[in-house]
Amino acid sequence: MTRIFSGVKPTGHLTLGNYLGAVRQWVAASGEGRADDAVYCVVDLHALTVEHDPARVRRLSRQAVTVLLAAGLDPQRCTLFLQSHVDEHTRLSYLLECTAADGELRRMIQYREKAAKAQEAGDGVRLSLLTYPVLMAADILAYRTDEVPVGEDQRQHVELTRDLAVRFNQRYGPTFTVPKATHPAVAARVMDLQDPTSKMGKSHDATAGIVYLLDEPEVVTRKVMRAVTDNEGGVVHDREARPGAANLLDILAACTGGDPVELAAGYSGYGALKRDVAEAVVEMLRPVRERHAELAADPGAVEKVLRTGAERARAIARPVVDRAYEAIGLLAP
Ligand code: AQP
Repeated sequence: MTRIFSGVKPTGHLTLGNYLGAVRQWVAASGEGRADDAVYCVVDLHALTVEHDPARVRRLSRQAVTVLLAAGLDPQRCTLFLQSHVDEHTRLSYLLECTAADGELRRMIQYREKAAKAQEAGDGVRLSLLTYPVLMAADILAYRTDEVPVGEDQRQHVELTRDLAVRFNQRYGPTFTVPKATHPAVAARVMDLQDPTSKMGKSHDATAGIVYLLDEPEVVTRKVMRAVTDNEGGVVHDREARPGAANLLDILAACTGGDPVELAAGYSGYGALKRDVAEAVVEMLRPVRERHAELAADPGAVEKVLRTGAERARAIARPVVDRAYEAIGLLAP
């Protein structure tokens, strides 16, 4: 059995980046096997590491679960739950804080970027922003995870998770499975359509370059048609020199199953490319929007998925975390 674990933060509405970079892989991986082989989590505690509005986090958490179900996660074939419903995550996080070094957390790129942003905005930097990758390591290690399907932006955090698992195992005896990150072959890092040198991130303030999974078709089309490209002739896939074009080609390749470099050869200008990208994205997202509308009308069903998911998750995580408590030197109660 290969156990898969991954999560999404309720810090905004889910985006095309989340879908192509992560969620689509989650759906594919949970098609076969038992429900506890594929464990997916809306990591709501991680949404508290930056300025947040409590009512919005609650709303976005429920919405994220609904969108994941609409995107094709089948609760009979995977375990889907909210991080805050399973105490084992925070229990284990403390043990891993006792395993991690301050310096290795301060080196994390996301911490440096987000801490700088918080300071610029005059907000304090929350301690949880620094320790966030340790809680993420706990999320993963509590399930003896083999594979973590994530976008490229999470590579460094999964590396840290591996380091912590190896260190803990060496010091205190074999306790954790050492996981590895898996990334999609294309679109592992979908870029913002207005700023193609930045990741498309759901918490970003400027929304014109972000395609949300629930955007209406005409909104998707408008955003894609207004995507920033360049004034060079022809269409070439070159991430360094022509990031806007490369991003559109990657998105098209991810939607249609083609190769982005080969696709470039079929276009002489950006108008036709953008039209094809818009159409492919609209068609890919149509069933997600439709299923979401049905599911949103039945909030009781979502609550039930979350209850069952948390029970299943606890049953997997509790013995792993209890074993870690004992291994590190704590007496069983
Ligand atoms: N643009 C992206 N391209 C490919 N994969 C992406 N992911 C996120 N953005 C892209 C992957 O989606 C999963 C969940 O992401 P997340 O909730 O951790 O991060 P986010 O959507 O980027 O939200 P934020 O709040 O805007 O986050 P950050 O902290 O990154 O600024 C992950 O597997 C992620 O790789």
